Amino acid sequence: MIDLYCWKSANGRRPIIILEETGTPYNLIAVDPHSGKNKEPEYLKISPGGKVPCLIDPDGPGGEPIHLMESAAILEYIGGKTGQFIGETEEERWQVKQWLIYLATNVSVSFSNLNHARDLEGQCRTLLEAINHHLAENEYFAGNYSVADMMAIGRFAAFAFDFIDLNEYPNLVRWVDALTQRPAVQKSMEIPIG
Ligand SMILES: N[C@@H](CCC(=O)N[C@@H](CS)C(=O)NCC(=O)O)C(=O)O
Repeated sequence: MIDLYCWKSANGRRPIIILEETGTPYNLIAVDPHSGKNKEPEYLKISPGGKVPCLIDPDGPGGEPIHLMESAAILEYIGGKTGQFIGETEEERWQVKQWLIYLATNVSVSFSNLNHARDLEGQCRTLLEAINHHLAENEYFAGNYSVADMMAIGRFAAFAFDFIDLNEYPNLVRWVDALTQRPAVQKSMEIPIG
């Protein structure tokens, strides 16, 4: 069974969504990223960056064990392993990958840094405009509900910047409301960790 090392943060909880959506069994192992345990040699063998989340799948490619860090890679891996939430056609798969990378890099990094540097507000608002514009014409980020949506929902469902009112971005709010109806998303946000 897959061992998922995670924590109670948007990054740390993200893989729970795809594991739940695909009905993939997993053991949940809490690792406090502030405890120093994530910098110990045994942990660094699983997650060389010393971060949560990461996982070990004893039944990886070719039936061999695989270690994976980075939530975007984990979402794609479980999506690929189960053949779900990564797009049906080649075109759709590229759309999913495009949005997964955009949300994992530009959006995830900018909003994480906004916790520490208010001068990133303009950059974050530009991203919010782009997302809001895209979601005006699209129900989800890339065709049907996919790993791209799973990448971003934790960030926007728990939006906690009092100087940005998410209601200024109504299409994004509509998307948040739809995704937070999903039991797998709810479980990822509510399951006790640590
Ligand atoms: N890009 C990574 C970010 C993971 C991340 O920053 N995790 C934090 C906890 S939310 C962490 O482990 N921090 C400890 C550290 O950086 O030493 C992902 O999406 O998996």
